[in-house]
Amino acid sequence: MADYQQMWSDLGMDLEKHDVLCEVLPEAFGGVYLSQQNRPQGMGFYDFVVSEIHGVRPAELIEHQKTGGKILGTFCVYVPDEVVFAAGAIATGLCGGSQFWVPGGEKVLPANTCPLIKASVGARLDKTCPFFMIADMFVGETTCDGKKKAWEILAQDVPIHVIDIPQMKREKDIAAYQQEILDFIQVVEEFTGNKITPEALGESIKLINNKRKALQRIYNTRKVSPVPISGKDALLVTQIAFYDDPARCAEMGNKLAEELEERINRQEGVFPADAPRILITGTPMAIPNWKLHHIIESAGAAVVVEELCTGTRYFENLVDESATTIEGQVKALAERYMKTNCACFTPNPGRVDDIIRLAREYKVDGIIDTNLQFCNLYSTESYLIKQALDEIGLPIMHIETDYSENDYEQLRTRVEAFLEILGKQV
Ligand code: BJ8
Repeated sequence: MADYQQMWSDLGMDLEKHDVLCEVLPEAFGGVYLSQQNRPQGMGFYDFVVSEIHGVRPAELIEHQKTGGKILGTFCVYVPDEVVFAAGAIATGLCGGSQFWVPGGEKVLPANTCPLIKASVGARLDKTCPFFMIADMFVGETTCDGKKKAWEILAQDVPIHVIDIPQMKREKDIAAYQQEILDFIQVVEEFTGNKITPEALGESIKLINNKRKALQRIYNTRKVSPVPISGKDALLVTQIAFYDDPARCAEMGNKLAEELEERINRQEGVFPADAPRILITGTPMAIPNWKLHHIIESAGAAVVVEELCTGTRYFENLVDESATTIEGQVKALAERYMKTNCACFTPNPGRVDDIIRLAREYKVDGIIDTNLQFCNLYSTESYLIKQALDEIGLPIMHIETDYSENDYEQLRTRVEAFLEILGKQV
């Protein structure tokens, strides 16, 4: 990795603590990723991004700031990136996915808080992630109680705008979310000093749609057996999409998809054609959370699709590009984003429908419903998911986990037992 010490120091990071993370990440990545056989060549780009994870993209963001541009950090797929890019700013995902940051979060949050929130707060307060230090403003939302309160703590340290996400999906809720987007436009305009014109918003809608289309194209190749890309690699691509430049993300994604399509023509896969096919649903897996995928795929099964925010929820629906006024574009944005089925909504039958549809499209043998500890929304919704899947006879296993490695062996045993139940050769 190039030498970024000066850049990290200028950002006010805790270099000593950060060095610890820099030491462990390459080893973790090597063990989980580089040990895989027959990876697509296109993964080389994503491997490079990880090898420079706290260097190359942060340096680009700082360059943008030098020319007067702003960086906005986000934590949820309900935050419309289109608005940020339309104002000449850059949106970057900030969710923390490492146990490394959890103790920092526990200094100010109750221990029985979801690890995603603890890691996100810890990364900022411990000053051990450049992305958290670079962002000029954080954009929070009201999706869950833990996050809502965490914003108040983070607001003592960094400017935050909180988007009020409705809890239901009635007409009046969609209208309320539309108003939230209009308010967000105003906030972003004031913060950046740039007016958001219909032309600029139209362009950024296309930009983000193109990124979604590239990810859709990659995921489509996973419907085929033998599957041309591992679940671990597909997850990495999606995780990186949250903070890479969207145009480059689309370009590299399309390149990878092309290679995967060629693999399909040659019937070349990374798992045997009869390997069990697994759908993962539940709470998001922020980078570098690869634990469950690694356990499943090390046991010989293929993860072929993720009904997660770091999966299909991130890119499944496109924004209608035909509107030419801000009002029309905001309506199109609201309609698209409100199609996302997060457990923060009540009721949320769309998620059950999505899981069943995806299970059929991707021809899965079993479903693993994973829940980050202390996420009440998803753990409670698990009951309804299981009920619906039991009714149609789709095998499902629920797990509750965190970012630590403490339960690794226990999870491995449970996953192996589940795969055995599926009655497939592993
Ligand atoms: S749209 S899943 S990204 S809120 S932080 S809810 S795990 S207790 S992240 Fe999410 Fe948006 Fe929904 Fe997706 Fe639970 Fe943890 Fe809360 Fe979480």
